[in-house]
Amino acid sequence: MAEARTVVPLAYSRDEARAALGDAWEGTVASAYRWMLLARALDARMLALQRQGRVGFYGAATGQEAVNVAAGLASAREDWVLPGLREQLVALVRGHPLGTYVHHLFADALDPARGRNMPCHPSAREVRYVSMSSVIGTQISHAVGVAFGLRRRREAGAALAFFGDGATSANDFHAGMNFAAVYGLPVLFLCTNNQWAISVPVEHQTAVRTLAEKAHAYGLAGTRLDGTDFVACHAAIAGALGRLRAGQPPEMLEFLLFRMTAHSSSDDPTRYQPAGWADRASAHDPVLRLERWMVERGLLDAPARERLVEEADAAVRAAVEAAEATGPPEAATLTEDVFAARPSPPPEA
Ligand SMILES: Cc1ncc(C[n+]2csc(CCOP(=O)(O)OP(=O)(O)O)c2C)c(N)n1
Ligand SMILES: [Mg+2]
Repeated sequence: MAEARTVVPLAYSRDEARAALGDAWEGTVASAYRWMLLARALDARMLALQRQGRVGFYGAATGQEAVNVAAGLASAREDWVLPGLREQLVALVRGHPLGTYVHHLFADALDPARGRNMPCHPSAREVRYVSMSSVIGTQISHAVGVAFGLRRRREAGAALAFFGDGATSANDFHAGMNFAAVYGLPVLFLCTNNQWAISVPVEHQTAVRTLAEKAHAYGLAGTRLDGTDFVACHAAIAGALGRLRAGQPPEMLEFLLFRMTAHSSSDDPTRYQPAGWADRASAHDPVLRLERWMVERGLLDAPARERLVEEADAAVRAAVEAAEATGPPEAATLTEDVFAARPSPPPEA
C-alpha cells in the first residue's frame, strides 16, 4: 500500500513554508496536492487505457508533478508555456479544461486538434500553452522567439521553456540560451532532469556535473534544485519569474527528479534501468512527500485524503466516459483549418 512506502521527508516547518509561498500558503499547498492527485489519476488511467487499446499512445509525467503544478500556479496569465514532453499538467493548472484534454487524448470530434496530433500533444490557446514539438529541443528556440516578440511589442509576460535532460545536448539548447542571454530576453529555462533520455542515463548524456552549470557558459544564472519538493519548486519559479518581470536577465532552473514510469507507452525500461532505480524513484515521489508533510503538520488526515483521491479518480473517469461517448471527427473536417480560404476546385480540363 502506498502509505507504507518510505519517502525522503520534506524538512521545512510551517513558518518556512509560509516564507516560501506567502501568506496564502495553506491554500496553495492544498490546491497543489489536489492537482497532483488528479495528475496521478490521469496517468494511471490513461496508461491502463492505452494497454487496452482504447487510446493510441500515452506519455506519463509521474514523478514530475511538483514542478508542473508549481509552474502552473506560479506563472501568470500573460506568460507563455512552451513545453517539453511532460508538461500537460501545466496547461490544466493554468485553466485548460480536463475534459477538453481528454477529448484530445482520444483524438475525437471534440479534440481541438481534431485528431490530427499525437495524444499528449495538446495546444491550449486560451492559456497560452503551445503544442509541444516532439522534435527534442526545438521548443527552446521557439520560447526565445516568443520572448523576443514580447519584448518588441512591449507586452508583459515571460516565456517558460521546458525541456528534459536529454534536450540539453540539442543544438536548440545552445542557440536558445545564447540568443536569450545576448538579448536579455524574458525567458525562463526549466530543465526537468528526470535522469533519463529514453534509455540513455544522464551521466552518458553529458560530462558536466550538473546541467544547471551549462547556463554559466552563456553568462546566465543556473540553479539546481530538488524537483520533487513542491514548495522549493514554487519558490524558485516564482522568484525567477519575478526577477524576469523586473527586467533582469534570463535564468535556468534545473529540477532534479526521477522518472517513475516508462519513457512512454512504447517503452520497456526493464531492459535498461538498473535494479533499485524504481525504489530510489519512489522514495522521491513528490506526491507522497507532500502528502506526508501535510499529514504531519495537521493539514490533511486519512478521510480527507481518501475523499480527494476519489474526487480525482471520478473527475478522470467522467472525462474518459465523455470522450468515449464522442465519435471521431467527421471526415470532412480533414481539410478544415488547413487553408485560410477553401481552395477553389481545379479548372475543368
Ligand atoms: C531531435 C530528436 N532526436 C531524437 C528524438 C527521439 N527522442 C524522443 S524523446 C527522446 C529523449 C528525450 O529525453 P529528455 O530530453 O531527457 O526528456 P524526457 O523524455 O526524459 O522527459 C528522444 C531521444 C526526437 N524526438 N527528436
Ligand atoms: Mg529526461
